[in-house]
Amino acid sequence: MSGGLYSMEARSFDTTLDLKMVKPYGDTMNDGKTQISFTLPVPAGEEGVEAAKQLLKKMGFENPQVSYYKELTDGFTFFNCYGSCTHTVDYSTIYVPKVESTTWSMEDTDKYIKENIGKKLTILGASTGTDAHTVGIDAVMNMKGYAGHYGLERYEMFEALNIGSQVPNEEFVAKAIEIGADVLLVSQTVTQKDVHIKNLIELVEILEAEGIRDKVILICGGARITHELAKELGYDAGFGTGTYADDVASYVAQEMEKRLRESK
Ligand code: B12
Repeated sequence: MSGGLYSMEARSFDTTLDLKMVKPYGDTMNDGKTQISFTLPVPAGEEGVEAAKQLLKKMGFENPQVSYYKELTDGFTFFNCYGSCTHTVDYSTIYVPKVESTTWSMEDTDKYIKENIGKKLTILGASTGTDAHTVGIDAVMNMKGYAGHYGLERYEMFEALNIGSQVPNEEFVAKAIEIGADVLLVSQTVTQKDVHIKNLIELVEILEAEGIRDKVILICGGARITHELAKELGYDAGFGTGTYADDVASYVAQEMEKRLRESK
């Protein structure tokens, strides 16, 4: 009995899904059900709840509900809300530029570098500018690795050096020149007031002034970094949330091989 009901639901599920008009899903396809939370600079109370609901309507949510609210501090209230989204997006036309490389295991990447590049690659990494977040760059570079993926320091064919956080761009470039880095890894986590953009652009400018921009593979990463943004700012590649060392290592190996091949 319940199997029959389920298959009826499954059929209507299939027929009402239109990838040209995708919206959030709660328990019935296209119901638009969405959970959203935010803080308003108003005291907790009925007026605050009404303000949150009015705002949700303006955002395009029908039947707004405030399921939870709590004053965080005097005059600031956190709201947890539900509503039905009235907007849709055309998923079928979406194009997201991505790093064009195939992710290999550490062993395969090491083997590929040995056979196709024939020397160890020197990698320099840091969180630059005012950025004190070290966990992301550590996850990619650290010997012990992250979530079961060994970091770049573990690779036989990489000499990887992570010089920490809050490294000024000038110091980073000076170190890159000193050790003859082939690859530069820059981590940027804080994006408030676009500080990452300014800092990332400044690094490119210094590399250009030193005449070494074209001699290195320049990569940036961080939770709000996309490949598209990285390219716009003059980087070769950008990696965001969910990146493992394997992704970066494979890209570096394939990009370096491509450059060597094209320079012949
Ligand atoms: C831990 C943390 C801190 C710690 C950092 C300690 C340390 N040693 O790193 C401390 C307490 C110091 C801190 C301070 C601050 N923080 Co903080 N912090 C965080 C927190 C909770 C986790 C970040 C983290 O470690 N993520 C885990 C790693 C593994 O993920 P990841 O960084 O995204 O890295 C992955 C990818 O992005 C990528 N990646 C990252 N870097 C690179 C580099 C390369 C080359 C590549 C290829 C890939 C790559 O690979 C990684 C692995 O998959 C986040 C909130 C959150 N939950 O994310 C806030 C957060 C990042 N911090 C934030 C803020 C605002 C700050 C402060 C400004 C707060 C303040 N007012 O003082 C200061 C800034 C200090 C400074 N000068 O930089 C904001 C940033 C908002 C923004 N968009 O700018 C966040 C998002 C919190 C929030 N919601 O407001 N923070």
